[in-house]
Amino acid sequence: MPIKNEKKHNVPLDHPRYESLKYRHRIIEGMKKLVVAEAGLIAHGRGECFDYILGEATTKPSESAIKAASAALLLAKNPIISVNGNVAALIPEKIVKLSKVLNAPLEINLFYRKKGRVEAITELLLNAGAEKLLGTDESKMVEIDELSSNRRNVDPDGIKQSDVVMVPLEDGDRTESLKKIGKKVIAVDLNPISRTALWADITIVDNIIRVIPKMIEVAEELKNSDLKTKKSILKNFDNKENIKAILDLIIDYITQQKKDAFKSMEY
Ligand code: PTJ
Repeated sequence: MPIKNEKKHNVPLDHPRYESLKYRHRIIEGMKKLVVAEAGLIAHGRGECFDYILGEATTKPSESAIKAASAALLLAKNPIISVNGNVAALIPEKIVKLSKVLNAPLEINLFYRKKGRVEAITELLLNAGAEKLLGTDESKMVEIDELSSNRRNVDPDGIKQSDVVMVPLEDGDRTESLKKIGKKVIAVDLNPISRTALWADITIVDNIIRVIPKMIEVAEELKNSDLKTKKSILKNFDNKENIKAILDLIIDYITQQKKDAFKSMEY
């Protein structure tokens, strides 16, 4: 679905990589409007690269992690979804919808706190249907001592008091710090061996553009299940094994490509 005021890009609909280019342009437009940090373009490129070697598809381990993440957020007392520039630019409507389905507020939390970015992201999310956003009032913010980056500034009604935090497309050390102060962390990261991916309690190794729509579906279904069902999904999920399964799939995919890639070039 096109986002409000989305500028037309020049990618023809029959371009073999139309979908990928469409999201690339959302990131570029997002950067021009201050939603996305300059470094967000590089982060997106890194994500695209990992997505390529995963076959650009949601895998079985990703489905298991999505289910476990949905169960954890539905079981949480104070769940929260942290939103950065890339997430807001790529899937504004979907992240707002997920927040409503899970009853988990959205908190804007940025690594690059350039002037005007929080306002630009706020406007984008409000246009996408958000009714309430946290992390928007600078004067209210408190610090997480264990963290040295800008991400340490959090909303006292959001990340600070949460028990389960979802951190899509995260950099460096926040997951480790959040874990040290007792939070359960859910990461969405196409890089299965990033620090974030390895430290999180639940790691969804998949593209955010596929994860969030899938998660909305799963959460809508799980919402009506009993407590026992949700708890048992969580209990049976093993993050380390899940990441190992993803790494195996990458190895398999590359091995297969080594055999098949040139076949499509034969004519
Ligand atoms: O908006 P800000 O200021 O909070 O900054 C956001 C970025 C993303 C620029 C910042 O957090 C950053 O620099 O992140 P990194 O260190 O580049 O890490 C981002 C991770 O997200 C990388 O491991 C990427 O592989 C991954 N990633 C990128 N795009 C996607 C993705 N994972 C899932 N879906 C994607 N579409």
